[in-house]
Amino acid sequence: MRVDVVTIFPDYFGPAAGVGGPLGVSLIGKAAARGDVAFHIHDLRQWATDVHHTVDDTPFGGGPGMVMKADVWGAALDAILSDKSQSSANPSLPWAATPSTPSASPVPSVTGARLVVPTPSGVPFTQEMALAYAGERHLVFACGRYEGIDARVVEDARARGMAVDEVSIGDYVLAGGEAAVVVIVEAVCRLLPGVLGNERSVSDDSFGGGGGSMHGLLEGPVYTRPRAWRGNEVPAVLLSGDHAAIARWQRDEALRRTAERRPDLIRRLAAADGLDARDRAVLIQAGFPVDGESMAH
Ligand code: 6GU
Repeated sequence: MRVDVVTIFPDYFGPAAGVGGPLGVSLIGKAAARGDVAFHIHDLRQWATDVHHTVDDTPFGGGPGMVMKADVWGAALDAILSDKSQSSANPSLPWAATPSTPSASPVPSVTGARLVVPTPSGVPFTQEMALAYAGERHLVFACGRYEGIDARVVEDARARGMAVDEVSIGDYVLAGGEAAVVVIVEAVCRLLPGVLGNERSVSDDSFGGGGGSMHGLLEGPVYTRPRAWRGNEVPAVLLSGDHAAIARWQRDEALRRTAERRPDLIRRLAAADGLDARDRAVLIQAGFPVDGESMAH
């Protein structure tokens, strides 16, 4: 997978763009070193045309702050999407084999890339989206600062046939999209084939998108040695060797934790018929209302 990031703060992603920054360490760094993902960080100001490298201007209609200019963003995206060197880092991987459909839109061809615009006014980024992104050949992130990017940039990209997502990583406001890009890239990269090295840990994740037994629930508590620590014992069932009992206990704990912290997820699971009789009994015992009427909201 190729990942382009356009930003006015390329240093955010590390000195010399990517080396030693958050995309160079741990799981993402290893994926990049293996060639499963290739990062290209771009300074938006290189597409500004005036001597001051201006990338923003005052908003039409008034209001606070500045808006990032459509012409600068348009030039940046045109250049990146027409870059003939763009390709999957590893042609042997499945997404590289997917032929890109010839585009009917005017040059530059934009087919095959998904534009992701991080913004607090976007749709919530979810594990399902991370899974979908992990199957993409080419992601382009457009980091906005100030009050955002002129809306015609996204309109134009869509009109040219590009897939565009405006996404938010949560209900709070960041100074810019850069931190959100790191969050999204990490969520996506750990789902790339061969990256985690443990298929089960994906499907048992909180929000496990893999359709595992814990799908739609938060993960419960976990323990390791020693069995007793500061007078606290590990729950006995985990030492029992009874795998069915352990699995049931883990689901019960996940249900109780999810009911406490994310009641919205329990209601979603109930609406999708994802709770069996035992699940309901556990939730009722935990004081969570699980019957028809009270589940409505
Ligand atoms: Cl994606 N960008 C910014 N600037 N703020 C955010 C966000 C994104 N998601 C939540 N807050």
